[in-house]
Amino acid sequence: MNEPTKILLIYTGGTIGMIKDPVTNSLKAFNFDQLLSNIPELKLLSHEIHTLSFEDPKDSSDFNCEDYINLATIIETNYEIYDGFVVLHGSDTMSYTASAISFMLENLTKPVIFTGSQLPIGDLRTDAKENLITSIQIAGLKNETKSLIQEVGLYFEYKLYRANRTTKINAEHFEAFASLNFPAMIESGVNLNINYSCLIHSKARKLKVHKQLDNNIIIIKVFPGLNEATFSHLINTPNIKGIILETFGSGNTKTEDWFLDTIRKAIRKGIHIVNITQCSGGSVEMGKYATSKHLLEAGIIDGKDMTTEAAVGKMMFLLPKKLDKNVFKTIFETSLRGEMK
Ligand code: ASN
Repeated sequence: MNEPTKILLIYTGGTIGMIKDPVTNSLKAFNFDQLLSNIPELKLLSHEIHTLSFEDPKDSSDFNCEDYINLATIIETNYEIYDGFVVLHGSDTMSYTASAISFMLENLTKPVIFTGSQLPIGDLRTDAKENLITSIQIAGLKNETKSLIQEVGLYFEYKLYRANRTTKINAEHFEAFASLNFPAMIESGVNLNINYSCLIHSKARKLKVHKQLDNNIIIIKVFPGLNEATFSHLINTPNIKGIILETFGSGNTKTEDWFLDTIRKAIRKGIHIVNITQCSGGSVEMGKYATSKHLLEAGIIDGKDMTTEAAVGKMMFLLPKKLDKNVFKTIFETSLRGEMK
């Protein structure tokens, strides 16, 4: 008889496991065992499900690099034992964590599916049950003997996305995430409709976990009134090594001398600056307009169609590798985990 598929469910916090504090009326994390008792349906799945909780589950707004490393270590420690992993995580920063984890886990051949919910699992109208149950089913999907999903995914409201392509777009709707530059890999209806052409097929190699991250980075969103003093202050923030510059449209910015000089000086100082569009969909195309050609000439990194969340994760992951400026740029402009075209 075939061995049952083994899934590790990792609880990190988030609304899915929260309950209203009767005194303050705010949502706060509650005990993981209580969470499981709210989903008797889990017992109906044929998979063998084991659970593990962060010692101190929290709202994802409180997540930091140590939490990413903790999560990656849990996956590494249990990698050989389980066929797949489901990570319960707050939705607010789920795309940031899942993107960072996608870079930290190299040669992944098993699914790591992030999910959560907009309403707590104990709420009558909760979206948590469907999200959780389908995520576990997806984590257990096989293609012959191998896992069907061999990457970090994010499942929410009937869709499985490549995690490092997602962004949280709605604080109210159950459909809280979007992946505008890459199609859903699975759509859940009466059947699970699998978009085979979008899946990553990894070569069987040993998992390598990168546990060094550098958060000396900053996101700067340009806006029409941005002035020299503010821009220069932000770019010259002490210890900053990487900047995610969120630009207009297909990667455009103002062309005034002070703006370009500030960027050129920072690049000369060794700061890595990447151009990411502030539009939710589409791509940076440096050189398409005169208003982006100067950035190309200044040596700014082309973020192409990457999300801000993926660019943040990639920057934190690449900075500790102490790469030469040009090598850093080339690697940043190359898709490592399917995060860009
Ligand atoms: N604040 C919550 C969190 O990200 C939101 C949620 O999970 N829906 O942890």
